Amino acid sequence: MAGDFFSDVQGRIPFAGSGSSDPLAFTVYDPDRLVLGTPMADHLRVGVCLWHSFAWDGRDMFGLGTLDRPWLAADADPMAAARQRMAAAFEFIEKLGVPYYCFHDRDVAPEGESFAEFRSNLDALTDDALGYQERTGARLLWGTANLFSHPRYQAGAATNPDPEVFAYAAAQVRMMLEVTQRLGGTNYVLWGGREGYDTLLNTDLRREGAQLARFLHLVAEHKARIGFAGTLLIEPKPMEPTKHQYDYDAATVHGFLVRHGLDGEYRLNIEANHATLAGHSFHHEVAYSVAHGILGSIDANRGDPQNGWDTDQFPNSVEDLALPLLEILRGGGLGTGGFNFDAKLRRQSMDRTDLFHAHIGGIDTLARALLVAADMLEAGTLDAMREERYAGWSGPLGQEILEGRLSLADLAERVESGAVDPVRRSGRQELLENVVNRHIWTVREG
Ligand code: XLS
Ligand code: CA
Ligand code: CA
Repeated sequence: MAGDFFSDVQGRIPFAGSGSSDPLAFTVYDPDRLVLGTPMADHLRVGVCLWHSFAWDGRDMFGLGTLDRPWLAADADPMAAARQRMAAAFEFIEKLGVPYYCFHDRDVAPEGESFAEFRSNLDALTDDALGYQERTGARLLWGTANLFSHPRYQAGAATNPDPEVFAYAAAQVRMMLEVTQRLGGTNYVLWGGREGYDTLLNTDLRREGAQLARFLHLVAEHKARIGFAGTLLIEPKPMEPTKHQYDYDAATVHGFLVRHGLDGEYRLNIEANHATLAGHSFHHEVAYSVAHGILGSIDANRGDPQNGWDTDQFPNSVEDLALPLLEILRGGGLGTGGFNFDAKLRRQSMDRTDLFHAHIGGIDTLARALLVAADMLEAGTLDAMREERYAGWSGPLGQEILEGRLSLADLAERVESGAVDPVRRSGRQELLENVVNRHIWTVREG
């Protein structure tokens, strides 16, 4: 297997089974193993993100980079460095043996001195990426434009008070949507980088909402014009970098899309750490999206329960992932989406091999959660108990209400006559929690 950056790993990371103590092997993730009749790899559709894992050297607002990343050497020529970065990324993806990757335009291409130069850099690197895709079999899960790092976007992109910034963002999204199409990407993501506000004192909420809706219409129109076959996704996040982000959570984005006639054009990319920042569980955000038919893809990571920011850690809890996976299975799977590891190492995890440990652990955790979810779905206990809870709505009274055949006065009359006299029933939460735990404790790996 070609490559010079990850010499600790010579070939593809193997599946070694649950008894293995080899840190560079999967113990649960067996890509070909059938789960509910579908290979594990096709359920999870795992992706590696290029920003945290290949374009970041560990720097934070308090200090310099700590990670051993020779492809990020500061003194290199920008295009030569970009090529090294891409070589490192594809070597890693091939050795990890996952099917997908994701990137922002700026993760791969130097911006240069002008938009035209940025475009030509990105075109050249897209050619390179096509070659790597062919050689390694890796595919693009999604592309996206970075509309938040450059100072021009300090006050947002589509929601900027200056229409010239809106135009610049439009040019960037058009370019990156077309690059995503050229690479056969299965989705295109819009995360509202700085679409929000720092203070309401200088912000016109009504205007900014209208601008954002216009922008999203333009993107959907361009998608149709060029015949991009993938799915457009919006990624909700409640705060950071701005004090308040407009795409707060799944329900807020859903409402916005419906209000502006954009539902049907966009689905959601749900990130676990953004869910918890919004005061929800990841389970809630996935369940909301599945319930409304708008789940598109997942950014897999976790937050820190004691820290109130976007720590983007690799997921490591089967408990946290099993119920979201149950919702995904109930909803018929991820479609064009997948599980993209939008997660970063801690600054002290400086060795290149730590990238393997992080991804192997995250993928094994996902795989184990998938087995638990499939076991819950097959046993059917949770579904049956939920169904039974609503049984009255399948009876005559429930049906007449839902079909609009009873007025308020009709209902009052039934209550007054004594024909309707509700009896309370247990919600059985603790019993349900025990059912979930028993699946987690007993599901078998092999
Ligand atoms: C930031 C977001 C971002 C998107 C892509 O918090 O997670 O990385 O996934 O722009
Ligand atoms: Ca994300
Ligand atoms: Ca994040």
